[in-house]
Amino acid sequence: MTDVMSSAAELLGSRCRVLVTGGAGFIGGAVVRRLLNESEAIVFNLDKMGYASDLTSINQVLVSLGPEAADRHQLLKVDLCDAEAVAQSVKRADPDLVMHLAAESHVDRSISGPGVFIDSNVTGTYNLLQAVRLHYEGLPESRRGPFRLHHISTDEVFGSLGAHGRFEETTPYDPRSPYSASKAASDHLVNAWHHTFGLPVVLTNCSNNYGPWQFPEKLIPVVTLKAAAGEDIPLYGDGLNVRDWLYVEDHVDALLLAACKGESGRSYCVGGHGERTNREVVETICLQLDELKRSAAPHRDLIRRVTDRPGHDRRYAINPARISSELGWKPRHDVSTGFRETVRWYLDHQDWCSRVREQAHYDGGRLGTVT
Ligand code: NAD
Ligand code: TDX
Repeated sequence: MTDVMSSAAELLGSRCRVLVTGGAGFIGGAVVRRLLNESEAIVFNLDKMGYASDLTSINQVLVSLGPEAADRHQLLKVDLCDAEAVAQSVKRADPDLVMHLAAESHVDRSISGPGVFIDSNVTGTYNLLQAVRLHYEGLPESRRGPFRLHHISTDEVFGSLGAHGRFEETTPYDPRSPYSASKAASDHLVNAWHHTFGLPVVLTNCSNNYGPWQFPEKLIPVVTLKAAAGEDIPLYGDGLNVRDWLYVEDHVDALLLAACKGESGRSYCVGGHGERTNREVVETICLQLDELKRSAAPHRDLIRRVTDRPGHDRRYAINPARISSELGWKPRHDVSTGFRETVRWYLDHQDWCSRVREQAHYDGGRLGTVT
């Protein structure tokens, strides 16, 4: 069993060139920071620098590591939809490991405009697979053994649970939003490239992540920022939908373990027993804000039930038994302390939130309703 606290350097072993796609996003950024902080690897960060991208956190790490680390982060500003540019990037990175996180990731946006989800998540993954396959076939024997393409996916591919049960690796796929359907398609492509062309791949399907540096369109930053500003807090439908929350750094632990120690062709479900209804999450954040930021009335008075998300999945929950028993993963943060730290972080970084929202031309308004 692998020690969950192993550093990135120990896990990477001989792999010294890592291609991370989507490294300017929320989870990819946490992966890049971990690789920079905990190893000597050169990190090639392929990202189209879309609306949710920002390099502030990576630049902070590079400054703290000093000038000799500057060359260890190489941004490749490339759209995965551009097959030729993807091929060139893979050639330039010459990777020992590929961690594929780049995707359009917001369910509400996939309802308002599904096309870009098909382009980025399906065609983009196809372009990456073709380029990586060529790269892998040209590798010398000594680099082939440890090589992996790690595809980072979501629990949403499994659909929607009732009151009981949890998703696991054998759960049939049943995606129900344009986002989850595009992610499911990409999972199938990755498995097909493994079985048909012998590409060594690992897949992970994780539950909802939370933590610092998430683009403020998802539930936790939206609620925190709106409540702090004294604005109405939108709770979709009856607020009883359940999500299984995991702190982003715990996800990064799981990703590095799966990428470096996972068995080729195998998938791992990742989740930290963090099930909460949306109403519980929103009320918890409001209580924390009552302590951190004085206001005339309790913040929960701002909660408003709004029209439900079309096709809103009722419940997600993960059984992480495989990654726990085979790779020794376990989460290091529990939801109550993780939420508290995260709420404080967004309160302390409201300037960053305003800046990235402005750059993205996003005013914090409701997305993903069907008229
Ligand atoms: P994010 O939206 O914060 O970041 C995604 C990054 O991918 C962005 O920087 C974006 O510019 C880039 N990207 C998108 N399309 C691209 C393209 N065509 N070419 C190049 N770059 C492109 O997303 P995130 O929350 O960090 O999610 C990362 C990955 O993890 C996604 O694959 C997502 O499906 C998966 N995931 C997310 C969660 C979650 O709770 N956020 C949970 C499980 C799995
Ligand atoms: O304002 C809101 N009010 C609200 O009630 C928002 C933004 C969301 N919600 C609800 C919808 C969901 O039930 O909160 C829940 C969480 O919503 P999101 O933060 O949009 O996440 P979700 O749709 O569950 O998807 C997330 O987890 C799985 C990520 O965005 C995906 O990328 C990941 O794959």
